[in-house]
Amino acid sequence: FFVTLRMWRVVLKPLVLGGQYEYILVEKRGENKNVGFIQLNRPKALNALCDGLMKEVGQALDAFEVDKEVGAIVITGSDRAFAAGADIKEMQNRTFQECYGGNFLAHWNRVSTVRKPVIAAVNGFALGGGCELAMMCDIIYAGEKAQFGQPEILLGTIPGAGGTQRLTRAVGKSLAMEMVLTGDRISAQEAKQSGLVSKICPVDQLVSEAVKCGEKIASNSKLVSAMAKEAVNAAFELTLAEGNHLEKRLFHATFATNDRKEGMTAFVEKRKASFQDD
Ligand code: CO8
Repeated sequence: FFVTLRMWRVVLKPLVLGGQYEYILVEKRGENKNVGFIQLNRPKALNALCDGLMKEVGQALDAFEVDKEVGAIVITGSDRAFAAGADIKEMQNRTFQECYGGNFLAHWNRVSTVRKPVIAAVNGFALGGGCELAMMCDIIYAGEKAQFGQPEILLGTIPGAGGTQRLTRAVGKSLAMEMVLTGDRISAQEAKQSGLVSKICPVDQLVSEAVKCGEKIASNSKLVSAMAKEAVNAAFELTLAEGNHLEKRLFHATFATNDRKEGMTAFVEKRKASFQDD
């Protein structure tokens, strides 16, 4: 039967990918379709992170987490805005009782608990919760015109999803303090210099570069990548001695996998390793 392109995009594709989303576009990218791709899609509000949007991001991440084909995930926005923060209009009339009692926005944390590697591809504004969302990811790539900031102070509040913690660990105390206390933004170049982002790309190449990075990651053992991610993340939680101990144990644990054997055997046999994720 006849399926139009529009019918495929609007009706069939979301169904095939397991869910209809209102605020995000979800698909699999890369030559082997092994990179989960989430695009924030609320252009009129500069991708302000309303509750519904963050819930959908959580659902998409849940789906990618159990998808055996997916080895890495890319989160991006539009050329103009990665995300301009939590939705101020949604927060405007909230009370303390509602926020504390309902554990307001607790589910945002899902992005930082995904076990598969997550890359943020940031074009345009990454402000407030948008900057925090990027920092919950494992790797940040920035487009040349990206701007990062924690402007909550200008709204009479403070960052609430890691902006005072992850930013400080990423860029150091002085710059983090300045950003959080003045609300001033930094450019992609400053973000690169300070260690917040690992790569700057031309605006129109950002997404494909991030997907390429995702493909590189996805071509390795997913099992061992999860161990590597766990070990690096431990550096933010543990003392050096504890972190080195955990790393050593995880390193030992790789010797229980077939992928470790395959990787070293492939090297010795001068061929490309074929990892089976076991
Ligand atoms: N929330 C809701 N709507 C927004 C937001 C936002 N964060 N940002 C932009 N918009 C809307 C605007 O209201 C406007 O809508 P409308 O046309 O209906 O008036 C539309 O997007 C376009 O915005 P502008 O007209 O303002 O566009 P400009 O190009 O003039 O300016 C800016 C772009 C500089 C990005 C500007 O929109 C801005 O300053 N936005 C707010 C940035 C901000 O303060 N972000 C921080 C929000 S607070 C936060 O994120 C706290 C996170 C806590 C998380 C806690 C989790 C547990």
